[in-house]
Amino acid sequence: MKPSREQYRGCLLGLALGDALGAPREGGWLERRLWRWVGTTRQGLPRWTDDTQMTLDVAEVLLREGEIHQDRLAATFARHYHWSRGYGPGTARLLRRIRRGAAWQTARTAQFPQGSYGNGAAMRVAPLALWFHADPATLLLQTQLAAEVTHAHPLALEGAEAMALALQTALTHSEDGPTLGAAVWAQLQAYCTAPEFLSRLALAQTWWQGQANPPPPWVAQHLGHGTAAHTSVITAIYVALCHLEADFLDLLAFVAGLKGDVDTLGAMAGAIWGAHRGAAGLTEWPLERRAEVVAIADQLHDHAPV
Ligand code: F2R
Ligand code: MG
Ligand code: MG
Ligand code: MG
Repeated sequence: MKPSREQYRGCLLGLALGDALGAPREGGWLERRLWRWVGTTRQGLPRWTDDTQMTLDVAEVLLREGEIHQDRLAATFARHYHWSRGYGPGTARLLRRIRRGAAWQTARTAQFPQGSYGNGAAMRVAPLALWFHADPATLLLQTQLAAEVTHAHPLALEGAEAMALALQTALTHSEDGPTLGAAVWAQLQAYCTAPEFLSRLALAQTWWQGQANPPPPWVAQHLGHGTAAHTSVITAIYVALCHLEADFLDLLAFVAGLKGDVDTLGAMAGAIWGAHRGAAGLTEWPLERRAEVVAIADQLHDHAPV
């Protein structure tokens, strides 16, 4: 069954709100001071970061091309890059190089010779899951194409694929939280191969099944809260699955308690929460360019291949 318009809106709004509301709580003294300066619009609305910007970039290419064209995606990322959105250092350097005329294929290993394993590919997969929700095999292929433009490391690709699968399941399983959670864990156990993911998956699944409910610092310590794909993707999925039946505010509070890469943990967990719950619980929160995010969600809903 095709996910509802409300689920499309919920997925992108949950992502953008998790990002924009998580960003002020991220980092040390210096980062928080900087974000106080650039973190709100002139109208006083919470401003999103690279997570949402790159998500909207992926959506733009899908709506224009119907699938991922890597050169066009690289050009779109580079065109919309702005330092004030807090891009990861490797991605920022790559996008500045592309703007100066470099090819993404060579520039993407300038910072990390083996490629980046940052979570920047995983944080932006939501439009792919919305677009290819009916065809998981194509979703995985297109996720890989979209990730490769900036992230050449296998851990970054696996993180993006795991997020895409979790989102696809959240969109297409209309069951209650526990049934959906069980489906997500089973799917990830079958798909993931890297020990960095498998060990965290096993622990998260054990906690979830036993309803252990460890506090955020414990979750951060054992599953991770960093900017690497393997120290954030399973964490975000776990947090989302634990909060499927809770208010969005409870999810945000838990993510803030994780510390570390709060905006991206919020974006990834928020996207899953919204994909399952829809936009109804997200209406009260202020957000930069909210109407634009909703319009893009609606276009993805209306034009996605069935
Ligand atoms: N970068 C930020 N925020 C910085 C503050 C982090 C936070 N305060 C904390 O405490 O953790 N935000 C944005 O960056 C992340 C997405 O990053 P992306 O696009 O993957 O960039 P990059 O630079 O390629 O990778 C991120 C970091 O991962 C480590 N890393 C990646 N590949 C590596 C490799 N091959 N070898 C060694 N380290 C590698 C580096 O530390 C990179 O800086 C999101 O959080 C987004 O919000
Ligand atoms: Mg960010
Ligand atoms: Mg960050
Ligand atoms: Mg981040």
